[in-house]
Amino acid sequence: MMVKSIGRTLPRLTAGIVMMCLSFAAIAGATTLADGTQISVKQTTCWVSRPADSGTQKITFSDVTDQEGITDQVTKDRFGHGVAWGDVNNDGSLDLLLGTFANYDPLVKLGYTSGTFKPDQLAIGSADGFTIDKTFPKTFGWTSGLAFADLDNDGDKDLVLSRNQEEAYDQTAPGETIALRNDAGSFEKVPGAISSNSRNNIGGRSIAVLDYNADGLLDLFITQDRFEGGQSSLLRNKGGFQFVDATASAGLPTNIEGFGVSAKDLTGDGHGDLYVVGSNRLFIAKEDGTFREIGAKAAGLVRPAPDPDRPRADFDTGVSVGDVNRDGRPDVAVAEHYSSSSNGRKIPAVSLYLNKGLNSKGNPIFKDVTTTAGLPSVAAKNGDVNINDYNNDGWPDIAAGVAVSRTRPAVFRSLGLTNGVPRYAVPAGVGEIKGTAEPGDQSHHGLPVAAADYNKDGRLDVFYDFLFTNEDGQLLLRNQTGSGHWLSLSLGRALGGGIGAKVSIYRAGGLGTPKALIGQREIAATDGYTAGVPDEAHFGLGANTAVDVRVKLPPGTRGLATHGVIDLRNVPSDRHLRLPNGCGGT
Ligand SMILES: [Ca+2]
Ligand SMILES: [Ca+2]
Ligand SMILES: [Ca+2]
Ligand SMILES: [Ca+2]
Repeated sequence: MMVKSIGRTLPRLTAGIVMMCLSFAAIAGATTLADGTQISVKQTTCWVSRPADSGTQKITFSDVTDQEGITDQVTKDRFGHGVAWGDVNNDGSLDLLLGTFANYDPLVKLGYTSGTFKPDQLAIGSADGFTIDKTFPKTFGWTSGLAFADLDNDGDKDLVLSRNQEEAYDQTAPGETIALRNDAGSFEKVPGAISSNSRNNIGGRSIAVLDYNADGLLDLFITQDRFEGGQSSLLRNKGGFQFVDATASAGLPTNIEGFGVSAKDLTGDGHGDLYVVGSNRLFIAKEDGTFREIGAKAAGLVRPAPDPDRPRADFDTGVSVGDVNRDGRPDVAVAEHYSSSSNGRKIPAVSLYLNKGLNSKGNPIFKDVTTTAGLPSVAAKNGDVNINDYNNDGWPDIAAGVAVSRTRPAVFRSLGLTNGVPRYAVPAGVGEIKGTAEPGDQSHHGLPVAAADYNKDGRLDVFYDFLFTNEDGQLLLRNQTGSGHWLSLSLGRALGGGIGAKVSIYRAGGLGTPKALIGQREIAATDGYTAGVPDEAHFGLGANTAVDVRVKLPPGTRGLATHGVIDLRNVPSDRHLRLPNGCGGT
């Protein structure tokens, strides 16, 4: 009863209701929420979908792009460099932001005019497919970073788009990061929301969303690559849809160059750490809202130096953090944008580093298990990576931007552990599709592989994007794999919205027992490279028909108690839960 009353009285987070939330959080730390009141499975279930009893054993996707409404008209003259998934109108169906490289100079030279390019487009999802929202503001740029997140705590997902800028081009599109406010499903660009740095309006490649100072307002980290100044920025949300540069005040250097970033917690203290790839720099959050840099190499995250012969093409871009071996510690996968097959470099498509825990200084230690895990060198462009269980067998697989055919991304299927290290099946065709990453090249080198279960059948689908349009590119791919049991979970506004929360799944009866752990994920707004993902945690459960669930809220969750924990026992599988009130609540 209490939970529901809070849900109704939270039209907007105000100081006046913080005390109410605090009292709620004190109760939520226990298994039951109130005297006789639990967050029940029934109350929180949004939808149920039994595992598909048909499908292939191999992880397989079917192309449903056109049939779901992403028509040739939508993708024509769109140069896809990233997409983001999120339910922008709170109708329970995921929507899709299709970013574009508008006014891309190499294409202007090929005859494109500023009037030809598509703007960024918002596709509204429903059970009948996607429809382009014609009221979405016309925004043009080289959109690389995309993230949906509720930045003003009103219950609607707002949108951040970061655009990069390159000195080598006579670029007319501005390098800038823009924020659009969502008011009941209607977006409006907020001028001046993002502050400037010495070079530009903080254009960038990738976005991480985190509440680094635990004040209940989501902050942003924008990576800026070496071609546009290399000044990645931490932007503090000061409320009122205004962001100020807090890079230096948070103890971060102002010379962090990078392409991709993860802001997930690597040390287990609940505070999001920053791992920036493209420069391989690692910043550990202290408890006071500042960061300390530790050597990524010393921590075991050893990356190849950029190729001096291809300085504009070879660099790490994708990073995904997830627990691949189910020991409760988040592991790290890194993808490289391009491997120069021409000069004999042998670089794995995806590097995998197992988190071995903390050393005596409290620093995480990683071990490179790429070779042992069976992840091959592919020598082809591979910008994106994500850790997700695509066949719901309980073992997280690894998807990568590298193409295995003209229409499919590589998914390395986990075969489970051998001597504590996951092994992966390599899909046929890896490395056979080559691309030069140059305009006019019609070969396939997709980025990103943005995962989401858009059709609510419990299997993670992907949008597989491509920069250069061709007849096969830019694909919505529906997962057709024979599936184990599954569970996914999201958090409503009354519990902070979810970003930064950690969800752990145990075999029923094993709550909190490491040996019973089936999976652990931190909810985030972005994953990999140029991919915005739903603010949900999705788990494959294998043969488990019921599980125990533990949710740890991040520090400072919107007026809720620090390190609040919510436990749910004996939850039947094959459903999406939204805590505390279900999908109809807040
Ligand atoms: Ca929607
Ligand atoms: Ca904050
Ligand atoms: Ca799997
Ligand atoms: Ca699906």
